[in-house]
Amino acid sequence: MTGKNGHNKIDEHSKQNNLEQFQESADGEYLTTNQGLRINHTDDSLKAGSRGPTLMEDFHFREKITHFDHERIPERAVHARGMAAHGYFQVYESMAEYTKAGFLQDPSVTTPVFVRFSTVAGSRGSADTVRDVRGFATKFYTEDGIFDLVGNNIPVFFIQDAIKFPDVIHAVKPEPHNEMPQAASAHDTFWDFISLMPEAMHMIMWVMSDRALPRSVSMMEGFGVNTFRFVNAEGKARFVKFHWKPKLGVHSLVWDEAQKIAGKDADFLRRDLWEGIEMGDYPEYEFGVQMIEEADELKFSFDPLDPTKIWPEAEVPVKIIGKMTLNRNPDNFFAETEQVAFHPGHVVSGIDFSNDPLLQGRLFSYIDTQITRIGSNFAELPINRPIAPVHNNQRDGQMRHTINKSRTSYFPNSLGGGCPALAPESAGGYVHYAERIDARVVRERSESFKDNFSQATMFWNSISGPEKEHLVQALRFELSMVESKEIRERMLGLLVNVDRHLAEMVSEEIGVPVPAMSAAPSAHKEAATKVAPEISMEKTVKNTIKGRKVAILAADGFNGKELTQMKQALADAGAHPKVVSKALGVIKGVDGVEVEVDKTLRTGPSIMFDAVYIPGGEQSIAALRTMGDAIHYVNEAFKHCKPIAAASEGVNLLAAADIKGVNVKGVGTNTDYSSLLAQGVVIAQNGTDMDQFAQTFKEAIAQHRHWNRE
Ligand code: HDE
Repeated sequence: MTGKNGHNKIDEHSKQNNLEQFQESADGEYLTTNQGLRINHTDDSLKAGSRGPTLMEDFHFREKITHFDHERIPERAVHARGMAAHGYFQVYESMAEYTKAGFLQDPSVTTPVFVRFSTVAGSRGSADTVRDVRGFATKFYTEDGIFDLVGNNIPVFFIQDAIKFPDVIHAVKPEPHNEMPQAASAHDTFWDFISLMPEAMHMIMWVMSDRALPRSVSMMEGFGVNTFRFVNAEGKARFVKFHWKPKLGVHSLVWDEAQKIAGKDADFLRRDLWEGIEMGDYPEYEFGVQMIEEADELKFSFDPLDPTKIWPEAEVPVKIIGKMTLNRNPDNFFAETEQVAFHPGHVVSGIDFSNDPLLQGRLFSYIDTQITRIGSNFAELPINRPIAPVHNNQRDGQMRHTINKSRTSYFPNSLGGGCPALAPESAGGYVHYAERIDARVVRERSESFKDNFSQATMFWNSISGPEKEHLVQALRFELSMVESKEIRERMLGLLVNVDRHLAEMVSEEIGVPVPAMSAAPSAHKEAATKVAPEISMEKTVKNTIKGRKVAILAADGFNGKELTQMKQALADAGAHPKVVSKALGVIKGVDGVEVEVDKTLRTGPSIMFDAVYIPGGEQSIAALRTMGDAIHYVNEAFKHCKPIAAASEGVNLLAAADIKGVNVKGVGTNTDYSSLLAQGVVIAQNGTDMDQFAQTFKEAIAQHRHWNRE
């Protein structure tokens, strides 16, 4: 045996080429059957006469159709709608002090990863931008086997014990009698369940917040949610929670916009990820860990094993330990994104479990799901194969790929020379953490899990004014879709325990009064008086416009210099400016500049962009002013709080769209636009320095949205 873990050392080359041996390309090849027979005609079935019946002996027809009949595999019961990308992970410095996990030791080692992002409730064909938790599942192909970090973009969960999982999912899925609504929680069965499950209240705050409407998967955090253990070479263990922090910060869509996008481009987030990678905008996330010493397990106001609680960063800081970059799109959606099979129980030496009762249930559930969905040999599929060699005595089953040459398939054996042999710990053999357990068998919930409201209140206290407003609007929307008055009443009965003012605001639109608090104030632990700044999205990264999409509205007669200069400035900063006009083709500027139109007003509506720029040019603006679609464009972008810039005559389109504060017609020189600027509307008048103008617009885009307009 060779190599540190008793297997051949895996070189960089074989790591990169893990999937290559399975790739097929038809370039320059003949069409064949699955048996390799060349086909010379595939457009007509074999018939008795050109108008006669099809013959049974047409093996090509039967093979093609029967294969098609079996093309679908069961979609995931949850997280059916997904998108994925390949990439790599690198640790910043050795984590040997905390864990012996091989891929966390050496900053020069790159570990290939495959990440699948998903929504939870919708079926495989549902829209990307619905209000939902997002899955964030990472497969690390480490030299010591697969490590799956199967997380979400929200750090807590609805329930505390896995036995409730079928209930929460049945409640949120389309109702069983009419299978409505698709991919939405705004219906009676979901809120019926939630109104009877006070432990869900912290999670409800997160899913009703803007976190549930990510602008891009490259702009959302990831959380392992469950508590795991790090174990070092000395056998010392610590509790650990995992975090992904996006380099672009955490940014969201507006609910009205998200709903419209769902209709106009159901693939919005999938497309954003795909195109981003094709253009070289590689999503990047820093990897962080929070650790709690075993001895401190009972020292916090929350139970570290309770998956409905966060560990506030002020009490347990996040240590940033590495970075993941996603730089390659899959070659085939089905073979990779659909067939990838995650399991929180896929761990490597140095990572172990805690008694978090949600995690414990997950450790059973995922492998069971993969067997139903794919089959017992799911681990042999190219996307699921570890780069570390696999040797064991498991055999046979449907779709077995491996051709085991050994005569022995049992252990111990002498005929096979005792192989495959047991690996001692020193050779990487996995040894479970020897936790001491001395307990009675009970079916009960720990008292330390019974604080349902403190962190929900902390959430409310931690978010900014606009975030509060959005959360109230979301609850009003969802609960006013609920037909049962009783359920609405029960929900207010829970919300009032989180915060009376919150409940009062929600009550205004849902037709039921706020009841008295049911939980005694003493039931609120100290967290209820605390603020955890990391909960708010307000102070997230706002210093980059990388990957942002900007629409440039123009028609014939635009000011060429104003268009091209801004376009260049935006592209130089990593944004993607696109020219939008009435029709595709070339438009001409007054100064002879010609530009190709990228999208029409209808195929590239404002909801597809992060910002809008309107260069001047008398004729261009006069034409746009006659187009209802152009006026609606500006109005809608303004309503969704997006940054808008207008140069010279471009101001007149803002005036035509009735943007408050724009009352001049024509090009001013010293009109005071500072109140508009404070709302992210940037205007260049005669004499404005154009470099400064572009700079100000870029800063407004980096802010993402200008909520003060609301
Ligand atoms: Fe999952 N979950 N889950 N889940 N989950 C699945 O596995 C389950 C939970 C998460 O892109 C299923 O392969 C139980 C928490 C993601 O392929 C299934 C419980 C978190 C994905 C399953 C939970 C997650 C899944 C369905 C309660 C965040 C998609 C298909 C104890 C930490 C992975 C599949 C992908 C998928 C069970 C709760 C994340 C049925 C029983 C908490 C990201 O096995």
